[in-house]
Amino acid sequence: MFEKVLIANRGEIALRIIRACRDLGIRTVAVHSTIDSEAMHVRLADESVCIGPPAPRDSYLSMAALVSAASVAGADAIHPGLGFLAENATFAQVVTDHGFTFIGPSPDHIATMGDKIAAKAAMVEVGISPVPGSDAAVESDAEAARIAEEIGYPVLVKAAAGGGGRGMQIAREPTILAPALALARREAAGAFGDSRVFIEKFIEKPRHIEIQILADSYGNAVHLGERDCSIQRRHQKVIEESPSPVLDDAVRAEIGARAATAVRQLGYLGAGTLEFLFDGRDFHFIEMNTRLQVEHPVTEMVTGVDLVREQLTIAAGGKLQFGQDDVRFDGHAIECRVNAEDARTFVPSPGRVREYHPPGGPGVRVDSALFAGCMVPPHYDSLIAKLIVHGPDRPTAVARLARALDEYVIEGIDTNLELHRGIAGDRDFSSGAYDIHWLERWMDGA
Ligand code: MV4
Repeated sequence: MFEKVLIANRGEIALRIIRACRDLGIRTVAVHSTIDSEAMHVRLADESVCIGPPAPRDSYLSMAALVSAASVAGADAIHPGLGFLAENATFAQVVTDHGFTFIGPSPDHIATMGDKIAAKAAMVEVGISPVPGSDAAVESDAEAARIAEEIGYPVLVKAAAGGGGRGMQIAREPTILAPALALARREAAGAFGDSRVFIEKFIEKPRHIEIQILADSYGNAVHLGERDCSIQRRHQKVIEESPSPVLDDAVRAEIGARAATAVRQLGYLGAGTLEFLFDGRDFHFIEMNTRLQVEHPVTEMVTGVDLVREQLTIAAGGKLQFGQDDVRFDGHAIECRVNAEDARTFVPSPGRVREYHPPGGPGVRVDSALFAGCMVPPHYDSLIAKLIVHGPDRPTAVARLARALDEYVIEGIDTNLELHRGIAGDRDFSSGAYDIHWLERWMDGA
């Protein structure tokens, strides 16, 4: 096992990784920008290195600063956390080239999954069905029209380098296709420096269901069930839960086994997530995330598996200590993303936290780097806390969610706690009857 791990991140995810390291007896090195010198991840780590000014590109995104910090501190490995450089294939390569272990998959797997066309092609090879559409970059309007006719309208034009909903254009009829293609190309070139686009059948009212997998370097792979992430606004997930209210044990076992087999055949290493659109009957693969995800705690709560511990063990060359038959799914977990933002405009609301009282009691977990008096800087993601509840069944989990949200006190900055209280008390949410468009419709009506 590693002796010392550098955590190339901040906030709640840095804490999460520090905690897993501490459980394993691994010493930790925090890195921080000048504005984060008093932050909780710096306080909880064994040592810390200042890596630059507040702007992410000069600190948390600076490969040179991070690798230098790892050298100075004498770390053996670097955990990228999520966001920042977590899915940057170059960073994974640079880390390895400097003699450190990158805690994550190979640069090749990161690069393949970062290219949405290559990702779909790779998944088809290992038996995963993608959304119907083009199997390569679309080169001309005529080719696009031919494919769209074949799969049927409406279609979506997506950027190969996109993901997470950036650079998508919908075409509901043939006359709109060429302009949609041109717009998507232009946006993709501007945003990613890569104008390649592809076409998919537009799935009207799907749920976003993703499968968590773990794979070691000995050819073992397991799935840890699904997370339903359909409650989102503008491609930002707001609430995630496991299990999905719409899957039964047989369907879970089937799609899970397919996902585990796929990553085993790909030679994938570590933790990963296969994202699907579920139309009530079929799973359509859209993307794979090659990192630990914000919503990983809901999987941890229902399976009892510590995903960060497994990432560390696998990266250190260890074997998965359990097989698929050992994975038990116990009860129901729900996560709320608590953001520092204006309740009406969703504009980030940084500032000083005056009062802080997190909820507790049976079935409640809070992953957060907040404390009374702390500063929420304006330079980073507005996620400040994750409230995760667990119960023996979904109604109990929903009740505990409402109870925990009522207890939660964060003063001094604006948060979306009130939005979460509204959702937790809603009948559609309680019944589990929602799709990826539900929250935006619900907020329009509220
Ligand atoms: C889709 C889709 C419908 N049909 N692809 C948005 C984020 C990116 N991961 C893919 N996205 C979508 N792709 C096809 N063929 C609808 C969405 C989508 C969506 C997906 C997951 C969660 C929330 C979403 C919100 C709007 C659109």
